[in-house]
Amino acid sequence: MSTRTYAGIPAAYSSLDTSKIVLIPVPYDGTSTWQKGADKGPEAFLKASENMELYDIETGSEVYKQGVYLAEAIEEKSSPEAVVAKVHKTVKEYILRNKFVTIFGGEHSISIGTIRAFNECFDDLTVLHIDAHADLRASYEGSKCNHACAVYEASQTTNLIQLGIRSMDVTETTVMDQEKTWFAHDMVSEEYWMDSVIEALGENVFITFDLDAFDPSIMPSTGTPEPGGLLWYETLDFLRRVFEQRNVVGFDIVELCPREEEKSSDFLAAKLYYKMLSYKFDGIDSEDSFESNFSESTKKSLPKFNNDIDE
Ligand SMILES: [Mn+2]
Repeated sequence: MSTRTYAGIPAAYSSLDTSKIVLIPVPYDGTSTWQKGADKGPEAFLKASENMELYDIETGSEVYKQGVYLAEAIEEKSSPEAVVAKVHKTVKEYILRNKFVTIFGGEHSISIGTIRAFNECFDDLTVLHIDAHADLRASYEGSKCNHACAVYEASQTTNLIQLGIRSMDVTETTVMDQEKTWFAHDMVSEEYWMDSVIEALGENVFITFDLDAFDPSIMPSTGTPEPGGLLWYETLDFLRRVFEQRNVVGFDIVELCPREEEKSSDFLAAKLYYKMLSYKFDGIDSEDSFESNFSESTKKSLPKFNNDIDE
């Protein structure tokens, strides 16, 4: 057992039993096609988090006091399929322990596993996919678990809403639901895109956030930077509204590809993660208990999950 805690928070706020939040690092980069290095993302994110102020000015809160358990990193690397299977199993176990489960990647293919776990545990799941890329290929380079396929399964099994998209292959146009897609160029010209996106979301929302959705001017350290992306305050404004108006059941953040000479991207990722937690628990007393509200049918079929977790 390591004694490292998320953001260096006191041990009293970091035990599995008392924490409402679980953070699972997934340092995997097996299928990325251009710049490698997303496997270094979780470590850079954790380091930046350790150097971040833990009081959030906007919400006037210290969300770490809700408890953040830093889970053992998922080190499976044998194949993309094995990684997805391991992520799926691990995420589901923590959801069933009634935790607010968050995942930091790693490349985007890991989200196939996270989304599958959330979709099995929550009714009528909406997946809010924030990304420069459509990621809708059914398979790529011989695998259904390639990063280019990150939300294909979600497009078939959930209410998939896509946001910030500005790069795709023509074959993906046959899979994409235009009614549920907000391209980056639309978001520049439409004044009320936030309202219309939120209207399209069901009650239970899982957010999968690829950091390349951001403009490369503020997030250069990612595997495939694309011009014309989201900026910081509009992103926070949107996310705050989503957390206020819907039941966000969990989220993942992926594709930080850190570089030695450029630390601001690591820090942006750390702040984004902490902001999302701050919005989720805004107005909730740290003494209050947490109910993840996973579905009744999931509860009925519960395995003896409390014994299943490797610690
Ligand atoms: Mn992407």
